Amino acid sequence: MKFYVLGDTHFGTAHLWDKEVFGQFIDWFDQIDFGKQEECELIQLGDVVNRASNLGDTLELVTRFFDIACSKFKAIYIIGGNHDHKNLNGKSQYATQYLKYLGNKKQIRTIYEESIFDTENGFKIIALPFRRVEGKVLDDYYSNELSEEFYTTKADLLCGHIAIREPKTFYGGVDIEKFATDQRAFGHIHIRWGNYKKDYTGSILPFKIDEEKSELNRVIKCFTKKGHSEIEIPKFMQYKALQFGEKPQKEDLITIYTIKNCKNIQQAKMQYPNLYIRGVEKIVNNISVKAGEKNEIFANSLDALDNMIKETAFIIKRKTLFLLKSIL
Ligand SMILES: [Mn+2]
Repeated sequence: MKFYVLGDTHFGTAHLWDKEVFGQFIDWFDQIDFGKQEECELIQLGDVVNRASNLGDTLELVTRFFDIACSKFKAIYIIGGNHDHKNLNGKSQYATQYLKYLGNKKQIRTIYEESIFDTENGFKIIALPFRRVEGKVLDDYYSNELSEEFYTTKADLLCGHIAIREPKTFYGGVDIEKFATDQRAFGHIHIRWGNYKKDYTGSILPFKIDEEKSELNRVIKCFTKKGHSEIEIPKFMQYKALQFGEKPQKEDLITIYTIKNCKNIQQAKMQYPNLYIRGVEKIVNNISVKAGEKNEIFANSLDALDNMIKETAFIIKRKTLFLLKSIL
């Protein structure tokens, strides 16, 4: 008996390359021999789809992937992620159509609240999904306020859709040292970095340029009662820069380009109709300005700093943070 753990999939079709990249991932997943179906289960760590995906094409990917998964695993458990969650009419709920749809399948169970459960094959799982807790910070709630059994039960796996609190920083995260369970697998953080890099699976693909460099390779983890092993997820895509006018090299991987020294995305697409282009960088008075990507708007400079720290997974000392915050 064994169970597998898969990280953030973020199925979507918003980018031109999405269908091809996700298609390659699903083809790869399809040919893996996980073992006898009766003996294998799967835990997906949340963010099944990318938020705000358009229904039709994305549902096609989701259906194809989970049909394959259902043929390979006796049972599938999906731990809710922040992308699976949305606010509707001012109410926070797990209302994404995809998870409702998947939850209706007999083999699939969706987990939206912290829980301790036994899988069909008898593994004990502690799950910490993303959720909103009225008036509380989720990280603090999970670190300090769960019922005692969450911390004292020695389960076969502690998993969830959370960031792990790094030592020597006070920048959020769940204090996983409080839990007696030492086999762990977490989604939400897309790269395997930091003190607990082994406890993240990583997302299945680098969804942004800054997710390309992961300290450890992206994996599907496999657990038994005795220990665990990892299946490395191959690289299906890469990000590259190209000077406008230059001829692109032949690439083995699906390549997504940033075109440099180019006026706008339309010009880039005219020049390179056959390339996947994520954006351009134009040169204005020797200052490189990014365009063609969604502009992030921050409430204030503190908000911008917080986002930078989150996005770059930058470890910052308390003193430095105080200093920075006092300047901002
Ligand atoms: Mn995610």
